[in-house]
Amino acid sequence: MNKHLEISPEVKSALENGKPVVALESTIISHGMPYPQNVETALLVEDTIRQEGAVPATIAVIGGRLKAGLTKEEIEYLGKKGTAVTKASRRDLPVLVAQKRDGATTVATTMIIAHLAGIRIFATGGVGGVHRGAETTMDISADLEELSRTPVMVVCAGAKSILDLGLTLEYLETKGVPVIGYQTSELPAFYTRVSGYKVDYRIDTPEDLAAAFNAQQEMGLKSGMLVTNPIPEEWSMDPAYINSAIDQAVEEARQKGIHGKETTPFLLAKVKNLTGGDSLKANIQLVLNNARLAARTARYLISL
Ligand code: PSU
Ligand code: MN
Repeated sequence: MNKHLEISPEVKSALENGKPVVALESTIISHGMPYPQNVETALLVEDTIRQEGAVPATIAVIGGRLKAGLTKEEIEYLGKKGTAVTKASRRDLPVLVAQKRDGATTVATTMIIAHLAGIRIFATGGVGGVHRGAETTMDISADLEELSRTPVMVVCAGAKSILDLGLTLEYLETKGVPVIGYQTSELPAFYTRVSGYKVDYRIDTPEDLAAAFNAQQEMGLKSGMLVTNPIPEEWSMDPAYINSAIDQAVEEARQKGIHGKETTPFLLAKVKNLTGGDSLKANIQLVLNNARLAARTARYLISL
């Protein structure tokens, strides 16, 4: 086992006994939602995964240790510290580990640590992507690069239109990352079930998701797989309403010169304020929905 990795006793025993395990990220806790909803959601997501018969492994860097499986206290700690914790993508890991610091893991780093621990599937809300205006800013999330090189299945609710969805799909195509729609052939746009863009393949059951991922592994392709799971109908938001909030947020970020890793957290917080908190409610429900699908798929993955 990697010397920097620390697997919690519950996760370790599940992995050793061939039980299904689902990884979870921690940037969504520290930077993606406000306290205390962030901690409540993180714990609820863990419970949901347990109810579906799998073991949750929330991932973070704590005191320079790469942790797979956090205690309630550790989740509470990251949630309270919020944006004061370093948002840790691939490039942040060396210094955080060497200096024994804390880091909340993005999709990219959660994939890295999950893979080190032997966890094949990971549930989250949204992934990073190609930002609008990237043709001049070059703001492209390291999540996309990670999906091309680390063999973990990422279950998300699609990409929200703070990103350029068309360019995000082009980038994933170039990098050879399969984009799967769960029970849909349209790419879901996080808060809404529709985006106007098509996914590469529609797959309708957790068993078939597991089979596709397994085939990718058997061929030694090494890349990840992006599963996009639409927000449940009853929680989906009106596209015109949410997109106008997003447009306003993107424009304000541009005027204020927000850039780099601050962009995504800024936009999420802004959209939440502009929708009077409605976007947060939708966000929580879609994460729970992704956790359920990931847990069900994990149960098939272990039998393959
Ligand atoms: N999108 C969301 N919620 C989030 C994030 C993205 O709807 O919390 C977080 C995830 O951790 C993702 C990261 O990996 O933001 C991407 O940040 P960046 O665009 O700076 O790579
Ligand atoms: Mn970025």
